[in-house]
Amino acid sequence: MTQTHKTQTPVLKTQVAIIGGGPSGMLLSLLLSKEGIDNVVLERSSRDHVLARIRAGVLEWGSVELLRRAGVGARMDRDGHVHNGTRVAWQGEHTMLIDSKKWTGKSFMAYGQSYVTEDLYAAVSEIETPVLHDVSDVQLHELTGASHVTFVQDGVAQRLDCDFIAGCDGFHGVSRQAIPASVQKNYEKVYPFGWLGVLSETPPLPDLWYVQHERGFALASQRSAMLSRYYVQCPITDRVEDWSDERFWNELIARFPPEIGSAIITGPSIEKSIAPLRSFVTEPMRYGALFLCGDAAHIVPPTGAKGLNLALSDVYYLWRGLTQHYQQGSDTLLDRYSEVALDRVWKTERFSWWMTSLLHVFPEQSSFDHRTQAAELNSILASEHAQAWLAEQYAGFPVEDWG
Ligand code: RFL
Ligand code: PHB
Repeated sequence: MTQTHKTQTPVLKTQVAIIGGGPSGMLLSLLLSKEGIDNVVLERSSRDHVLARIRAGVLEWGSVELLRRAGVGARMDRDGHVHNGTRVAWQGEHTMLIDSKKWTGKSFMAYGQSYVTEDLYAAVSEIETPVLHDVSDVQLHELTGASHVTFVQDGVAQRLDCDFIAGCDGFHGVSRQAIPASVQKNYEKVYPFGWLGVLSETPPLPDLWYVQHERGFALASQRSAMLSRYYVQCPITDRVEDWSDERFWNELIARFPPEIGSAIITGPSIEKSIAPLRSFVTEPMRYGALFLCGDAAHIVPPTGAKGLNLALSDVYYLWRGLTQHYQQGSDTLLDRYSEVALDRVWKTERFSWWMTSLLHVFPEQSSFDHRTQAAELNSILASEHAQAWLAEQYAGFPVEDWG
């Protein structure tokens, strides 16, 4: 990054301006810096705030490989928990293993998004790439001309001139809004329920469990040997205060088959939050110099654990495109970015929507709908072809040349 003062406004210059310092923005920054491509990250929140967010917990094997390749695999490989499959239970009695190792040769890793973000922040500060926190009023300008970003930090208006802008600022960010409405098409589905998530310092179940039950969906996940993450489907109108720890544990256990529910070790919650569920895609993912990555371009409901993994595969495609541009002077990968990323996005959107529809109780659902949900799960259990297809999708759609 270079700095000049042409007018009253300080003017910074870089090759790639990255809006948002979540996992997408920080991984892109790290990968570009390692190729010698100059970049600056502009983040709305403080570093502490970003690192305190509790979100995803499951990494596809491709994501594991990409993080290793970026040089941030050491703690993940030491503390993450490798799983060869995940379990599904339904109607309080049936169970099935989605055996991703058997059907795809791939495992997945339970390793919290907050740890991934911490690892990325540590690596980016080590190589001294600038990450500007607490910036406000970020605006994108002249996306098809002399692209630049303006923002305010510590009360000072600044301008960042750049070749490219990576919009990694999540669903509520500003980057997507900078694409003219005449060019943009949005697709959205909002689900009529939420997930109440609880973190507790208790030993988790050995496996991940996705649970369909007439009382609603439940999920058992994990962060470490002494940190469990659980979720129950709840009305979107509920507030966290409506859910005492006792009510949460009783509801969670009631949704599992009794022999599995009775193995859940309960304890005080250390975090509790309610997340809405949404499917969303914007097209195209590129406009002029702007490339959208991760939640800025698409949202999946968390059933299937795909949001962070999709964000990382977008970053991979964009990193390769930008590297080709700067090192080989060719834009063939950048020109295909939106098309290639959206192909994987839509397949993953379909899978996440399907897992959500199969495992949740919907308000308008009839007893017929409930029985056909169970029949669909029974059909998968009875068919090796169906199990292999499910395992392929849970393990993650292929990304050209990664992991
Ligand atoms: P993020 O993480 O939202 O980061 C965006 C960053 O941009 C900043 N920002 C701005 N900065 C500057 N100017 C502005 N105007 C800005 N506006 C916003 C924000 O402060 C933030 O730091 O997006 P990113 O990097 O694309 O990462 C996406 C993932 O966070 C997300 O997809 C996952 O968390 C989704 N997700 C899961 N994904 C998985 O792959 N596996 C899982 O197991 C999984 N579980 C989950 C999840 C998401 C959940 N919630 C809460 C939505 C479980 C839950 C409950
Ligand atoms: C999590 O561990 O937070 C988690 C795991 C699997 C999911 C969603 C969230 O599908």
